[in-house]
Amino acid sequence: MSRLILVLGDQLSENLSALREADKGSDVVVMAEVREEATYVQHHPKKIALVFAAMRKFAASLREDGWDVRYTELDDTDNAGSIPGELLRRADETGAKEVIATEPGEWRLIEALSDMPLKIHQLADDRFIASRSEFEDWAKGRKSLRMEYFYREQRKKTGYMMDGDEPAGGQWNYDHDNRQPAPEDIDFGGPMHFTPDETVEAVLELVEARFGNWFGELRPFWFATDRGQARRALTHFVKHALPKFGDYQDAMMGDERFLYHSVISAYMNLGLLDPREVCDAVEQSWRDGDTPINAAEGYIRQVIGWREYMRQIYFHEGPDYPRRNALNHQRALPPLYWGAETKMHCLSKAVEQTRDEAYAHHIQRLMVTGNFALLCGIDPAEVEDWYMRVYFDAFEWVTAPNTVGMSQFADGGVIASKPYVSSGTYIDKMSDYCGDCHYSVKQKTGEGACPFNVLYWHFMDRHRDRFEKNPRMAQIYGTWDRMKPDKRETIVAEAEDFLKRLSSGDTV
Ligand code: DLZ
Ligand code: SF4
Repeated sequence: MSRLILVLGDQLSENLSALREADKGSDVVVMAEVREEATYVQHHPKKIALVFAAMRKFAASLREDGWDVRYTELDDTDNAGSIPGELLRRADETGAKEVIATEPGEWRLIEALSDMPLKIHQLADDRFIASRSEFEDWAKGRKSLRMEYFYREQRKKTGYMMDGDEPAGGQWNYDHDNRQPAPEDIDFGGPMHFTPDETVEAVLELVEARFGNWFGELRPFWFATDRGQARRALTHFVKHALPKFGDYQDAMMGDERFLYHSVISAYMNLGLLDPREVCDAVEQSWRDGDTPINAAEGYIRQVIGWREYMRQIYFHEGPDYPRRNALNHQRALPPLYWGAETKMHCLSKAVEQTRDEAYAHHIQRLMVTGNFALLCGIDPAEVEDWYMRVYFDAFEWVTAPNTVGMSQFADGGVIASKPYVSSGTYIDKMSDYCGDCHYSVKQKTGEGACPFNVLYWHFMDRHRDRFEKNPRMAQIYGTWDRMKPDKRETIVAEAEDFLKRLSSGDTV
């Protein structure tokens, strides 16, 4: 009897464990565009189009390869509307009693599959470099689960950029070389663009009709939507941008949305690219002498370090993780995150490009939109929801640790040893935003002062009980305490006034 082989929209890999386990001669592959996955958050239209187009092309390539694929399009009249619903419908149709799946990347869907009245096998997703049991072994007995130590284990295990047992160049981490401010100009034309073919165009029309009024510009749509294109995008990045990726990875520029970033995270998250092939290409470029060590190490750390670590933290911490709120932040997400006018140029630029591209790089996410939300005390669940909605690479296994943990410190310090907050000085150093801003970054208080400057101290002051004993923050509290009392009072009063205006809907 045939079995159903489930392939989800972010499982588009030929070597998926569920496909490896299947029998091409007798089993049936089930793929479905469903309302539930498309609407459980209001994803950016570009992301929905990317997922649907890549699903359609992957289904076609499986068929070419001889698989019996039952594919449901969103507008099919008998579409059951959810993944479990589609599996039950296909079980009825084929008489199948068993489902083989690769474990979904989200608790919600793992639980929904487990609750189905069909026998279901959820196999490990071994497209990731670290397994869940490997992480549990590593985490056992450790007081803190810092990324750096996990990363070193992954380096040793994979052998990436290793000289025997030692890290290449003698250092594990070259981050201190990767903090150059925004350069004068960029000699990289940006990530590779792909003209929509017939399949993509049909999806764009569908998405326009069904989700066109959600936040985000659908067109121009230029993402890679199949493995061949994703591989070309990777090669293009390695050849033309990687050598300078390290130096400028934290820089931000108003008119350069991509700088030297690869913009391939979504292709990895959907399964079009395997993280190992990405790291192989990066390491090879360094071994060939085309890429400096700080760039190659910095990039590989993002992939085998941060990306893997985030997924492990998500599963290790459990289903409640995305809703944690250690700092008890309750303020609603202000409309400027949805494109309402703001005089803060850095935020305006980061949101504008997010709306247009469904993309912003990690420092824009962490130190502009994330930093502002944390300083203002925005409810981390709303911040998490926003990140899930606006980015092309957003899946809960990565956004929850990234947003709730790293960016908003709402996990109480599982991921970060101190909150990622800064005044305007950091943004000014790393970007060219401040020169075009209504506010003055150099001005610390008073009319026209950069709001980050007072918000930073307000955050430190209101969370003193939690942070003052943190040795990494002692100096900050020392500086605060040395300020004259009336200066501290002015800062707190101005920050409170700003927050009041923000929450009452004033343009800030
Ligand atoms: C993100 C997404 C969207 C928008 N639509 C679908 C879909 O219609 N069908 C599907 O199989 N998967 C979709 N996905 C990806 C899933 O939401 C993803 O597999 C889960 O969130 C687990 O990571
Ligand atoms: Fe952002 Fe402040 Fe700089 Fe304006 S002055 S761009 S608000 S950091």
